[in-house]
Amino acid sequence: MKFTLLNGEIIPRSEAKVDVEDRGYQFGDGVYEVIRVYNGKLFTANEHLSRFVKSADSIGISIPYTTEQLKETLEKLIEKNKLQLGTIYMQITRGTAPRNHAFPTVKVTPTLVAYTNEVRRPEESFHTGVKAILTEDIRWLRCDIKSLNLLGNLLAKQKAVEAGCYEAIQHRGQDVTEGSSSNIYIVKNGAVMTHESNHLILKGITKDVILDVCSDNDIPFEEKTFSLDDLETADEVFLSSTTSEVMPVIEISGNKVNNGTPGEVTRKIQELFQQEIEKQCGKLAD
Ligand code: DCS
Repeated sequence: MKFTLLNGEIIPRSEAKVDVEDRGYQFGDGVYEVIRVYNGKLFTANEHLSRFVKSADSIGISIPYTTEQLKETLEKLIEKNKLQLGTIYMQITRGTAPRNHAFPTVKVTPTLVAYTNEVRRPEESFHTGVKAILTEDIRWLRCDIKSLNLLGNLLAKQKAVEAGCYEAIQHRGQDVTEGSSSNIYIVKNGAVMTHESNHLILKGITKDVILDVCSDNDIPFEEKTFSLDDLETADEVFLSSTTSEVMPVIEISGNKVNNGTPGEVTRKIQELFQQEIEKQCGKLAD
């Protein structure tokens, strides 16, 4: 039996029910996080939990637990579900109230939900790389908030899937922003470049780890907006996310990147990223 966290209690999944007037269900009025679990241990938990609090704060939801309490509860959930390799999904909504766009005037308790998923590391794709398409970024202007409202992201991802691709690389006009559920990087003359962390993208936790390993290993790294032309002429392209880690992109809209193979700098960063996981969570299985 699998267990779910609902408002501070860990209960059987089949008993975890949320009201139809929950504002998350009606408006997507809430925020979420996805945290990786390796060897039964949370990876970059503090970073994810502080982003969770920041996202919630920015839409006026105050989380009725400290990040330390949240972390302990998530660890209990991992233990209950005997999760070794996977993810924790967690979300908080403003709570249940009669449907009205304006926030409830009476005090409502936010609804906090978390559950575990068994998710492998996409190891084969780490070696082969993945294909992507390009699509105009039609999302709102606060993509830094990890909001439950993901329609723009879903439409982009669906377009990629229908084209037989792994990810959709979004752009606002000439400027490349990010993937539908990942950050996007180019490598040119050995230097890595990715969109600066502002309101147009989600500040990836994986991106922060990549930034750190690059600076520790003298790999030039710049957070700066790059264009579709830069993408087209890049030596290497890769994407990053909690579930995809560091993933080479070897084809974009039918055009091969680096002759259709993962590049040298990308492979180096994959290796350094794996070392970082192992530092926090112990050795990974081959
Ligand atoms: N950009 C977007 C739009 C994302 O949805 C994600 C992660 C990222 C960037 C990368 O952020 P992290 O490195 O912190 O994961 N999306 C999560 C999701 O919805 N599923 O898995 C990861």
